[in-house]
Amino acid sequence: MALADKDRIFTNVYGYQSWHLKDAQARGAWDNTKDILAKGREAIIEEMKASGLRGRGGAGFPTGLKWSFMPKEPPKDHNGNPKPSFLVINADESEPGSCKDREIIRHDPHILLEGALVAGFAMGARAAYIYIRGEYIREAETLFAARDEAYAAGLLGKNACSSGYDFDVFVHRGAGAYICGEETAMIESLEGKKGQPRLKPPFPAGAGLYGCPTTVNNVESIAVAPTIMRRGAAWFSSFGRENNKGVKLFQISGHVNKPCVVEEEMGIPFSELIEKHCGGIRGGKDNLLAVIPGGSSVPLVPAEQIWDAPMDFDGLRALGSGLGTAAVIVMDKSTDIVRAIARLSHFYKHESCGQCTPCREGTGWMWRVMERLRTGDAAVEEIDMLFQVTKQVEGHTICALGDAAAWPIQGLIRHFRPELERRIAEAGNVAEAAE
Ligand code: L3W
Ligand code: SF4
Repeated sequence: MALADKDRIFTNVYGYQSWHLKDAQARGAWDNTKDILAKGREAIIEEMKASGLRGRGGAGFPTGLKWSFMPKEPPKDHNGNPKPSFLVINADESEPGSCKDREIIRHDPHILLEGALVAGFAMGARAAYIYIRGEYIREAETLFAARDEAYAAGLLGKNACSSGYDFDVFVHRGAGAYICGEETAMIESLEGKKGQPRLKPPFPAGAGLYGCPTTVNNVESIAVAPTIMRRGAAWFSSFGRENNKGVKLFQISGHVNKPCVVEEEMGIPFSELIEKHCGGIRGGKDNLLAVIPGGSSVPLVPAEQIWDAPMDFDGLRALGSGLGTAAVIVMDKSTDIVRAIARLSHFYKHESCGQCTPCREGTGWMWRVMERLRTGDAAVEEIDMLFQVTKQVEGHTICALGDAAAWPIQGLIRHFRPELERRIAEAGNVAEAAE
């Protein structure tokens, strides 16, 4: 059964209504926010923990737990003065296939701003920085304008929502680097430096923006917080299943009849998501080849395995893939699957920041082999060699981009090896390789 309208958090995701403050308030945004804050920091964090919300930016880390890592008392700087704490909201949505945060910002920016206040208050943050990808030009304009409305109405700034709490929101525009979506690269970029990931630990809660306690959360994770606080953790956790709770924005692109962004219950079967919301697979169910279910950084799943799969963290992990940002890329049988994965390899090679050797060298190497496999201009032994290289990159780099480059190739080799071998055989390189 599809999610009922009454249980939707994102009630203006298609922009049928205006994003402006008055209309957002009519939809329920900024409704008694002061009362939420009056519950106190601990109570908000406990409610968020109880809701079971896991981060919506790809990694699925429990949101309430992450907030609880922020210090109760501010640490002191070297002069003995208390350091401020910060919330950073990751709106650098650059994962191929991912396009949900854009819809939130375009059509419902006030629920994000209200979420920033609620989350920032709960973690003791002085301000939130919303880091929005540079290509989201109109979205950034909407966000700036919505922020101005909230300030003018006394919802943000000094004594935000008459709560006695001072809280600022800054909007910072990125400049087009995918790697700035990695939380520590984002922090570096906000500090005015080149966006390169830092080694973790220390995690941002210990030493983040300007060396101060910081939490980085995805747009969707923050935007759902006020509704969870208003409707209660029990309501949110009544959706989905153990360890995979709540509702979620799914973004379905590729070879479906009606690509869309839709809010659904976690764990909805893939078939239901496609049939109910996307008008089915182009050419019918039997025309499905494979699906990348969580944005380009997770391995593909072949048609026969994905159809009945529950779309949540555990359901997709059981298939050797992941939910990621729930950016579901559907590929029918017209897809040149080797070319598709080679294209992703080029993307990761291009976006590698280059500071660690396995990623800098490995992404280029993997892409070049993928290109030769695409044309069949390779030896069959190179398939295993490529797999081994992905294993040398995976887990041996500073940030997850190395893994993200490795996993799609691993998925291809695991599930489409005969196709790779067929191309090599057809290109006539078998004899050469054997010599
Ligand atoms: C304190 C600990 N904090 C973990 C925090 C950590 C971070 C969060 C998750 O990558 C993935 C990546 C992409 N004490 C902690 C701790 N934390 N242990 O929890 O951390 P982590 O390292 O598991 O993940 P990550 O580095 O944040 C995110 C994948 O998501 N992805 C999507 C990317 C999406 C976009 C976009 O456009 N929105 O870029 C898709 O699969 O590959 O694996 O906050 O600090 N002990
Ligand atoms: Fe940079 Fe790649 Fe290393 Fe990440 S894994 S820090 S993107 S070189």
